[in-house]
Amino acid sequence: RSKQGFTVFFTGFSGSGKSTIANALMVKLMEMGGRPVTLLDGDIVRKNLSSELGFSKEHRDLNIRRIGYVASEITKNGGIAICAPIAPYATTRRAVREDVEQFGAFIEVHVATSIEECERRDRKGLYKLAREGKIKEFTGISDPYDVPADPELSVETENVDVDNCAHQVLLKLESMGLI
Ligand code: GGZ
Repeated sequence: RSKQGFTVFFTGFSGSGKSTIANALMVKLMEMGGRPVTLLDGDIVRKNLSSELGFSKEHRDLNIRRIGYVASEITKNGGIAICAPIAPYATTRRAVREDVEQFGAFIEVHVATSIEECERRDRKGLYKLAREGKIKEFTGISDPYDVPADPELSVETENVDVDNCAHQVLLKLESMGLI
């Protein structure tokens, strides 16, 4: 019997390293073969699935619930969904967990890079714009982020490289009997 589907749900600030780790994890899982792997990255989802949405609480919640719905369908059909939005609200993450857990496992991974480090890196120049007030409601600067209280895994990217972070996720999946 083939193994059940599951969803790996990354959460963390803009520039925390979610996308990079998610991509590295996707490559590793694809190399293992077996189940199809689908990446639902924050900016890709916003371009293709949530293009009409902004960054109010209502719109962020809608965005996350859509991602959760797609992930739950993938999980139901025995696939692997990897999600990488900011997902700042704990109650919304909880709702997605409940959607997915009807059908398979949900692994919340907090990419715990500090806001100071994300702002210092400022890879896309967005933090500077947020500080100047040119982007409003920017997570961690002028908008809230609920730190995950009980994630399956927390990784940090200040002293640990991407490959190592992705490997930690694989070890967690192994220990849960999912791969
Ligand atoms: C946070 C914003 C904002 C505001 C634009 N707040 O580094 P990025 O650019 O590519 O990732 C961020 C992305 C966040 O979209 P998500 O769908 O992941 O957010 S949520 O889960 O809250 O729905 C950032 C960019 O969009 N961005 N404005 N105000 N991030």
